[in-house]
Amino acid sequence: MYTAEMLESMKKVEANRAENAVLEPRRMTAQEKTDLLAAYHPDYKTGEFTELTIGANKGEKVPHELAALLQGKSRIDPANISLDDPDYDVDVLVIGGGGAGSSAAIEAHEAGANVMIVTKLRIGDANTMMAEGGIQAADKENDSPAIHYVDAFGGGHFAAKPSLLKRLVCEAPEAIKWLSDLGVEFDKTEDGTMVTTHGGGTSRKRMHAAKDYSGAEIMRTLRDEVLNRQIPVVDFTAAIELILDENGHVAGAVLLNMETDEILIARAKTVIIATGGAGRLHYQGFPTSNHYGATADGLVLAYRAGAKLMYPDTLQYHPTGAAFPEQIFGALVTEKVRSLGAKLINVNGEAFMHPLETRDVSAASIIRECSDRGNGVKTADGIGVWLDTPMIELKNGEGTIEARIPAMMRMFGKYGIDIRKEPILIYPTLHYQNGGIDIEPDGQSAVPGLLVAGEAVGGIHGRNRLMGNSLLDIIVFGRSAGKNAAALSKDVKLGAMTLEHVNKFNNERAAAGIDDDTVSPKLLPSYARKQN
Ligand code: MEZ
Repeated sequence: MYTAEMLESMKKVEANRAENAVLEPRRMTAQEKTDLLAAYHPDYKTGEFTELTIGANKGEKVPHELAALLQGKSRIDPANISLDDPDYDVDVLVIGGGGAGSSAAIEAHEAGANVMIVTKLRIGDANTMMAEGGIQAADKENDSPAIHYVDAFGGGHFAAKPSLLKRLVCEAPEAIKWLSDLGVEFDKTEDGTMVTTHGGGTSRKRMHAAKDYSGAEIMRTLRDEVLNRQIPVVDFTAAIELILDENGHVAGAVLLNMETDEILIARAKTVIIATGGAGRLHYQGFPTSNHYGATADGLVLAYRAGAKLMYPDTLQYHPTGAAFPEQIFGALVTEKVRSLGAKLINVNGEAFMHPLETRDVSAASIIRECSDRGNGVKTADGIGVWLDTPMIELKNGEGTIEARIPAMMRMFGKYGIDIRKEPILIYPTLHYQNGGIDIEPDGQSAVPGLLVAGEAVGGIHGRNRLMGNSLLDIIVFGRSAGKNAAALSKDVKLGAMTLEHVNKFNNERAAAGIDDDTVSPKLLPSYARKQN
């Protein structure tokens, strides 16, 4: 139910709509952005981080919840696990059934490897499925990978690992072609030209989309391809520890059947971690746009095996999560809504910022509006600012919303909100893990034979990611990890399998005096009905 204050504020939004629609709020200066982030972005709240005391990132700070998991207790006692008679024996083991894992498995299979996917939920239960607004690629005449690089490098505060970002932008046009050839139905004009739009921080229109369910369309296609190729998918089965061989090369994983609690052993010449993000850890109490299984599992497995993380202290809070009604609290309201012309409006009906600043700046600006400036719109149990969706049709004509963002229209329509006529209330939501496992451009981590792809990777985007570069990275780095793992596995001669690194980690915990009994990987959110 709208509160009286909300209804009063909505009248102001409506009264100012025509004027706000043509207004071009100025972009912030670099100094204004720096000051804004320092004061309001959650990444800058020093009290919300813990310094790691063991492992490859010892001395670095990460969110409290992640620190507890990275330094947590293993789910197994190596003394009780027999590695003698593996249940599975493959060339390439892919952990994770989202877009990165599926792309990796398809390419490994294409290269002739014996590949298997293991996923703790089902194939497609992943953040890929939840992605809405699109995927970037510089494939138009006025654009180039170099311009794409500059946009992403600047948007990420010049912190991206150059070799990773270079690969991302250079292989983007080919990624779109690969997806199209597999059957992804991108939006096109009648003559077959791809429809592309802007995202926050892009200097060219390079966002390719399938309306506002781009990720679902991509995941549908990848899942079909995995199934058509008859790549084995072991679902409802989580990887709970990596296995190494006596020479420190990855040699497989210990698996947990989530339905029967049975422990299974997978032997593999190479392993690809594609476990996705961490939204379900709800850092700093934020709601999330992420799928149910986003609990940073891959980071935990890799860290315990000796891999290094890059930027594990930086998260993305998507500026526009739903703030009303409470049933969809935190759900993603795609940036495409702003790309199509909707502006951010405060309680007084004022357009308080440019709608397409980069995400960290936009999120911080909304938080400032709702806190110190006192310009937020209060709901019965929360706060937010308006995203004035009716502006879209003022600018682009009737029918645009239904044609371009039908999923948004449906999501709010279920609760009686017609986004063609009424603005929607939004507030930042935990959306993406900018940091993750450090890799080389071929996907290789610090652990020989352990490759990583997708949101579990750190450093591709620096300290802030632009819209549409995540659907892109799962394809680019997923595909290359699959190809490289298949090639590597041809030469791998595994030695005796061991879980000695788990014992070593336990000893490090004890030596550092860690007595927190958090068990990891977490696998399911704290509010899951069955807690594993
Ligand atoms: O890249 C993303 O995170 C994305 C496309 C999200 C969105 O706003 O739709």
